Amino acid sequence: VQEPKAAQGDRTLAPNSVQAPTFIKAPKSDAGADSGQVESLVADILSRVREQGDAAVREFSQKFDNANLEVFEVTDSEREQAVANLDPQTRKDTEFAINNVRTFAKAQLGSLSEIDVEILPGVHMGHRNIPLERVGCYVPGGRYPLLSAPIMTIVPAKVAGVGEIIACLPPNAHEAMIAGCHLSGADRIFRIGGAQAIAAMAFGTQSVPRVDKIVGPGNAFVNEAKRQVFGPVGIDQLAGPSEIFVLADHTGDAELIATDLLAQAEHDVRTRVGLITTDEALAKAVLVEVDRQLESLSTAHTAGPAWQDYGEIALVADEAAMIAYSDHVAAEHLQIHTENDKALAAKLSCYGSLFIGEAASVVYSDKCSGTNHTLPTMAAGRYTGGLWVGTYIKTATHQWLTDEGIQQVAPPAARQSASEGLEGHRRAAQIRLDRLGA
Ligand code: HSO
Ligand code: ZN
Repeated sequence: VQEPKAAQGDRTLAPNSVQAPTFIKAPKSDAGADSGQVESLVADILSRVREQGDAAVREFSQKFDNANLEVFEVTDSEREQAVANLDPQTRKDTEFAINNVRTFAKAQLGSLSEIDVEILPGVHMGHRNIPLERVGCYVPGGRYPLLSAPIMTIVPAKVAGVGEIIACLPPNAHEAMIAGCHLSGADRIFRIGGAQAIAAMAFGTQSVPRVDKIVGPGNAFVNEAKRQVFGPVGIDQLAGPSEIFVLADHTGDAELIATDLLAQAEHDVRTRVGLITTDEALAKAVLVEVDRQLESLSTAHTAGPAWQDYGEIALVADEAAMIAYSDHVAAEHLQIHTENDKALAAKLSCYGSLFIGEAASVVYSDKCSGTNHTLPTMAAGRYTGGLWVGTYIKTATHQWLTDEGIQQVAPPAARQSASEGLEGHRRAAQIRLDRLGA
């Protein structure tokens, strides 16, 4: 769905000590071509919006989206009209997805606990989970309007207890996307797309309030804008093209695997899809099956090139090699089609979201099953999971001390400060001890 900025990592490496895979079909090694042009164009958009606010947003909306908007905000009656215009089944399906994402987000919220402990006599500390005050959810337009996109960012923000949720979507986005923002619980919705939307939410303009964190995927411009505004404003992550890998043994079903790989390959010509298997016959069968299915797939114009360029089938010697290569790839979506699926799942540590067993398809999570579809790509699964209710919550610490507590921590703090030459620190540590003695 999104264009990458960063180069894709080296996919051919496998950690020492385990055998590297043999490629039955190797992916094209990525040139990682990155145009410095995007970077400077985005920097220009950001500084113009920062200085001129709405006037600059209007100008860029005209230039990039061909939109002539006096007012950016979607009115209440436009929201209601957008919902009324949904066909009844789409409305029901949207509500089904919202309910599932909400139910799971609530369960995850319940797993966050606050603590208050006395770690030494008289030294009390803890943390609280504090929802963010205002967040900005970017909802991409894209080639196909993804009706699930607003749900995935807005619903968990609502569950987290965010004070105000701002949604921005391109002016030419389908009206159903506005309905999706409304039903998900956006407080304010603006028809602004691209880097100008990120700039407006990061800095604030006359009509768009400044937010504390910006989330949601977008094109190369959106991604680069998020990268550049990070610091004064938080971001969720930088999104690359979608990815799916399947881990399979001799029990794997070639037809099912090929179908799931192509489902994500249709997003973008840069989608990365792959099979990692211990079974050579399955590897060859999937190779044949992908080509067979592409013949009748209406989105083969995208899925075909994606498969040609970034599709891979890796044959591994055993389960250890499968795990090592899979953790190395750290795919956004990872499906397990093996005899011992749950046991294998417990041994994996790098992925965005895991789909255990043949019955669980990535497509269910893409749309409506309840886990979030905003996930780490480009091997970011090595260090983070996907967007969740915790994305909107700060876990912030606090402490309080009794006289006994002062006696515990003041002497070492004073000594350390003195040895570092920080006389101001030493005094602040010492004064409390002195007063106790007095
Ligand atoms: N696979 C995409 C999400 C999506 N696909 C929504 C279809 N609809 C990124 O995880
Ligand atoms: Zn998808």
